[in-house]
Amino acid sequence: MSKNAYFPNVSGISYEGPQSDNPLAFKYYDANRRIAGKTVKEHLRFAVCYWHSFCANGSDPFGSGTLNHPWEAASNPLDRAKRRLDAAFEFFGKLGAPYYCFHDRDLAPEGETVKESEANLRTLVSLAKEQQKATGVKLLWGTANLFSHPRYMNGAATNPDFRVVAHAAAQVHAALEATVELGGSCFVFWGGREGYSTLLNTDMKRELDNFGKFLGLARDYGRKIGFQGDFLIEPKPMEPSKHQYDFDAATTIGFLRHYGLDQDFKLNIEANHATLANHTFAHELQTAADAGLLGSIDANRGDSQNGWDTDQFPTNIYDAVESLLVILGNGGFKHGGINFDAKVRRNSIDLDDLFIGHIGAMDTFAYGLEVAVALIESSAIAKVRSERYRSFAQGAGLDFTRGSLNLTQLRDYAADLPAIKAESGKQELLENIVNQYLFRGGKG
Ligand code: XUL
Ligand code: CO
Repeated sequence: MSKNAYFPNVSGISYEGPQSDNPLAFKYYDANRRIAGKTVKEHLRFAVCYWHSFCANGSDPFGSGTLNHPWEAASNPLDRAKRRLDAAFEFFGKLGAPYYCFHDRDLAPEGETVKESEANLRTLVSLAKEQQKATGVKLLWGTANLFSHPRYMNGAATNPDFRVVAHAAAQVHAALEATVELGGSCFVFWGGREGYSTLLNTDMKRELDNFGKFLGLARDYGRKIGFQGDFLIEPKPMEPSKHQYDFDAATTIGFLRHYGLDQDFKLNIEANHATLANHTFAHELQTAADAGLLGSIDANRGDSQNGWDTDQFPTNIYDAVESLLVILGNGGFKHGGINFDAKVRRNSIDLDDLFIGHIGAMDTFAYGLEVAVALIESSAIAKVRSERYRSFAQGAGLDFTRGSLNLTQLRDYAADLPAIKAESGKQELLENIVNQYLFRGGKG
């Protein structure tokens, strides 16, 4: 298949700078620019997601597909999968995306039997491996789709029927092999059906125990076949299940620790899942980071006026800065990166809309990176924050921090204190500092 078959009108996206009016050029993402010891590309580790970009057709609960992608024009599912792969790698190359992410069923169609599905996946994996070699594009993470097929309507690893649990295991087994074969950095579990609708039919404790056991078996098999990256859980509070077991970062961290999985598993935090849980993206990232479990992110955004997962491309500069402050404060990505779990709107039907969506998102994070680095290097925020906690850095406060004061000693300390003079939290000042760096484009 020609390298120019599906996007003939786009030759390649390059950096043209903020003054460019070319919609098919980066205004801020300058991949090889060095900042804070690394290139922008190395900091951000952008990944294109296969499902929204090459499998989704724009259908919604009220209407059928609108997108009519040229790579879908084949009646045999395996041929279609091969055309998708060609389209995907043509797109990755032209966009200059260093990574991609997939579910097993995005890459290859499900067969009639487990063995047929495994064979389909192996066929596509060997083609993807050739494409990776030819283009230099790498796999950020693989995952198994354990939510679309009707067999998973009552859950996958948490299904009340053991036969379905075993089927899910077979899928994870094959998806792990595919991820290892393609040199994937991470392996994700998003538990779309791992939850319940009513307690009246649900033994929650058994389901959670089974989930913990299942993930432990996946870890053991992954390590056995040489997977050295991070296993990741992607929290989401609802949709499609009413109560999802991986509700948010804090819930998932408790689960991982309870089942002894926190040495191998980390979190993949998605922006729109955070907002559905009534948190900010930054809150979820900080919760994961503080637990030593921040692995990767699914970057997108929701719509503030409705309460479902709209998976829009991220364009909000404030969110990008806030999230990068946490990510950089945590030392940046190791195995993870920024996966755009985002799709163009169903009425964005031109093929170049897919490029435009990614360009905007990549520019947003590239700009956010400049601002976040400048804020960190200036210590403008860190100074105000550490000043707020200075009483723990000396004297009795330091003793308390070290755990050497008991409750009575705290009482005695308080009893001798003069009246406490309250201090300002300085929120407006801090918000203005963030804006000030935004106005300057991050350049201190
Ligand atoms: C669903 C979602 C998934 C995961 C991978 O909301 O985010 O696409 O990222 O299964
Ligand atoms: Co996601």
